[in-house]
Amino acid sequence: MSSLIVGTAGHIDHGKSALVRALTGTDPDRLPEEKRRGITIDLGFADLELDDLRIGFVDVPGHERFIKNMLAGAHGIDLLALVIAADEGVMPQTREHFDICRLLGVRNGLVVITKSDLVDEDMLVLVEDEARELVAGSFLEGAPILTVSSRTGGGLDQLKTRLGELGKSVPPRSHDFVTRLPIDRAFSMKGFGAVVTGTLISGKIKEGDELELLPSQVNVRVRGLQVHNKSVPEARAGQRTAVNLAGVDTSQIERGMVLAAAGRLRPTQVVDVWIDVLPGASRVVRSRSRVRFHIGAAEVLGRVRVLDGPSQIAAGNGGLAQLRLEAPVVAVHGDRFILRSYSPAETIAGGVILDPFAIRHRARDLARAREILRLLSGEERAGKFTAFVRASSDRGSQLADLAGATGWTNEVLNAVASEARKQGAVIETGGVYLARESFDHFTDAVLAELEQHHKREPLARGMLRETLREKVFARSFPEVFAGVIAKLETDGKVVSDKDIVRLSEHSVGLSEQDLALSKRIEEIYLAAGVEAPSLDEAMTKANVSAAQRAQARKLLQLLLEEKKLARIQGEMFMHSNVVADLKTKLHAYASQHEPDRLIDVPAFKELAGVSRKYAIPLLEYFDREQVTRRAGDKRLILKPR
Ligand SMILES: Nc1nc2c(ncn2[C@@H]2O[C@H](COP(=O)(O)OP(=O)(O)O)[C@@H](O)[C@H]2O)c(=O)[nH]1
Ligand SMILES: [Mg+2]
Repeated sequence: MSSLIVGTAGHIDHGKSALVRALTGTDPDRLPEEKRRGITIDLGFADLELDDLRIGFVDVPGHERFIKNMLAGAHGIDLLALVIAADEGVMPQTREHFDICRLLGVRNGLVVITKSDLVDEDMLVLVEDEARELVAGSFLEGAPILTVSSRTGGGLDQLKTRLGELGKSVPPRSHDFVTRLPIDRAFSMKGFGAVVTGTLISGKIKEGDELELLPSQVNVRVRGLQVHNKSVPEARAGQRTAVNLAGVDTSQIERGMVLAAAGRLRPTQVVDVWIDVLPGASRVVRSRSRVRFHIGAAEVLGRVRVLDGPSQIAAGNGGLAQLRLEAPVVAVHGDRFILRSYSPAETIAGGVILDPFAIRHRARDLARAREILRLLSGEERAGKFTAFVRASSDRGSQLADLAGATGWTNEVLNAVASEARKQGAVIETGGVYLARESFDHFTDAVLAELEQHHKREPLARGMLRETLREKVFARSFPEVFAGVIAKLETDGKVVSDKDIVRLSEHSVGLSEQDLALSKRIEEIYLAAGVEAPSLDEAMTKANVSAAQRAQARKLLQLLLEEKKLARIQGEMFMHSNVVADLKTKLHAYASQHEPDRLIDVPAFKELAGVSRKYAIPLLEYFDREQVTRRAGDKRLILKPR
């Protein structure tokens, strides 16, 4: 059995609700106030089974004051029944509802001329002509126009037959999107708790499913499901669905919220969009104007910023814009929406979400932003994927970001990601996707940064990894840094050694003068043996002038890095040969004192030929180097590893 959502649309009192009742036997006007006043205020629902087709009717109010309610129902329909009363013909809300359905991207439907019992044949012909004129050039051009009377029942059978035929030609809903149900009603049922209803626009819902309420991000569990007033184990995309939820109180739910697959979608308040302004709109869409933004079953206020050319989009034109909303909504790429003016509330435009997680574009970034939005307006999914990755700039995107932006299932995401990689415009590193342009920018930036560093610090081996990361990759996922360095290493351009990164061609460059000074310093320490000079003494001996002092320290640092000198303690250095000698002596001493291998301070002083001033720092140095280990007031000489 296939399912289909049919939405009514049309001016007030044109017989929409009467038509739904005549077709289904159910009065869609369910509220006491609706019954008393004889008008539809809120959405109404009714079902009809035709052979193997199950139709869910969404009946909307025609009164202009209730357009907001109409919009909450119009977003999810497969097929439009545009209702025109034969005795009145096309009226303002006939046009407005029809405009809305067009802007929402409804693709199928028919025209139903009601109240045929009230007029003669000539009048019917006139109304049909009027209807044809109205729909010319739209998705309803050439669609069936049927004449009925809900009072006499005339034409209803033909209408059912036509609905059945059209139902077969409506393409099934795509399986490419995760579960999403915009909520149009929430109420509590005694003994059951919270129940929400809506059109399941994508995915499936099963009993026991863990879902998420958005934008509040509350986790809920599905206790039970109803489709067409019957309990079912599973609801599918395209069905009017009632869901009994556990884990939430009805007071936390309202129309406009979305029930969605857990952890996939995210709320947003800034969206980049394409806007089409109605040809007959009474006003233009202008930057900074306040608008009513309708998406799914939600309405929030927001402000427009036109991103294309002059700061307005005129009636009949389209353009790129950014909307900053006053409350969070759920939106994914490709979602349609309606814009109404703030006051008086009139439908002025509609559009499609391009980037649901937009950033504020600075004036100098506008050209690039527009280029990315044009890519997002395309058809091809790998191109869209690339565009989203480019929009994330230097930060990079994870698949979870793209899942939130597109609503795609993992299967689609993975397939599209690998296609995008194959096309070469995106690079993946450790699960983070980066535009090739950003990746190239990073490799250039790293090389430039290292080059500068080497120039500044010719005597340093390289740059601290962490410093480089903070300087160049502050706004990126850590994986981006790792990926860029790895690539540069593979290409032989940089060498990374523990904490230090350097250009591969970099070697510590010493001038003749530096070399000579470095040699002098080394020789002084070698000659001093265990009687290590203080730093000052060493500098004086090496004839280092006050002006050379800083450079001499760097050379000393280099001698330490090259392991020609060893830092015994603070500023006490010894030549490595001297230290190695002592180590040999210690090991020889140990083998003469097997099995305990112990040496005390006096014995060490004698062995090394040093005073206490050097003995203690030396022993502590050997402890750190794991040559010896403290054992009470003695030292255990460890076996060489
Ligand atoms: N004579 C006649 N009256 C109708 C027909 N359909 C609806 N009506 C009447 O028109 C009025 C408005 O109908 P309703 O279905 O509430 O209009 P809606 O506002 O479009 O939902 C009611 O009084 C209906 O009884 C019809 O086919 N023939
Ligand atoms: Mg009605």
